Amino acid sequence: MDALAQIDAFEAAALAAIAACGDDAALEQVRIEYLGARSGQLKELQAILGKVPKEEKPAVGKRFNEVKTAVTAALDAAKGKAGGSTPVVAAGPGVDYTLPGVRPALGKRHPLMQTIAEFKDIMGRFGFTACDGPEIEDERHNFEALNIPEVHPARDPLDNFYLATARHGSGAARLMRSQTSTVQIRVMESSRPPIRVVSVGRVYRPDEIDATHHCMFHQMEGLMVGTDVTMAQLKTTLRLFAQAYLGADVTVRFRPSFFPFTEPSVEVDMSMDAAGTRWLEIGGAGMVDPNVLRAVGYDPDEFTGFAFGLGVERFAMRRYGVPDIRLFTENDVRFLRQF
Ligand code: FA5
Repeated sequence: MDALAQIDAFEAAALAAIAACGDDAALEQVRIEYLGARSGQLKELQAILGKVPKEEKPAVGKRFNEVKTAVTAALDAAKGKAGGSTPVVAAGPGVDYTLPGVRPALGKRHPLMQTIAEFKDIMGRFGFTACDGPEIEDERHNFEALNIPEVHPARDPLDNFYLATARHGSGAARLMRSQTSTVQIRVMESSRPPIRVVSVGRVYRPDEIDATHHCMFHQMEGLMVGTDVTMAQLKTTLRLFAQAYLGADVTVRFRPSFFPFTEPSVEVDMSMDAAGTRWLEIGGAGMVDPNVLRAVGYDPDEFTGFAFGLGVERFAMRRYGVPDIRLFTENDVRFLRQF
């Protein structure tokens, strides 16, 4: 038998042996017998290669390599199919591995987080940069620098969440901030005009909880300080913001009011129906009081500013027709999955 015929015979025998195997152990035996490095049949075949006449060597060498590759590939393919002698998963009756899997339920961002992202986006388009402040505050930032003196009723312990550490230990009193106006002070303390920022975050008040009040809610604070900032700009900013978020049909009205840190001050309402018979308060606003500017080292003769603080939940309630503020924090998925 010439060399090529012997190679063909090797291939046929090896492939037949592979086909006859029932499991991986048998395949391993076949591999040793045919391809084994020490005494496999392939090794014997290789010895013949050395003896073929020179002119036949390229053709025989090529065929040898083809067959070696084909047998190795057939062995590898058969291994996957034959399976190990101990299957990893016992395929019992009633399990169909070809069926599609169960899709995991994807979560969603909380409606208030969606609202906050949209608030920042709208105000970003008006040129306001978003910034943050701490939720645990000292009295300077929550009251004093905001022109709220020690005797002011807004500082009453019954109207604020003071931290117990302040009562028992030494050091300055701390409280959960009752308004985001604290961030106005922090921003002005650390930068110079022109300033155009918003800060959205949680605030805490021991208010009686009802459909429009909670003890923990969110506010968006806005602050603009410069050499020529006016009340007209404040009103336009608030109107444009409300219409960008709620649609052109919302009416915003301003009522004269009082805040220690703004002068003049207004309370801001939005219309709750087309006829303008129902209104809901959405925030407070005004021109930054000269005393506040002085408290952060600004000259009130050089700079003016406006500030506002809006209730985030109330905007979201009107936009989505949510009748009760408590729904936002009850974690009922039937409510949450609608957003
Ligand atoms: C303030 O908190 C002022 N810091 C706002 C301000 C900022 C005035 C800058 C001037 C300059 P007020 O307490 O009114 O103001 O609260 C502002 C808004 O927060 C309210 O209009 C309302 O929309 C919302 N809000 C107040 N209390 C609650 C509450 N318990 N639950 C839900 N939202 C509330």
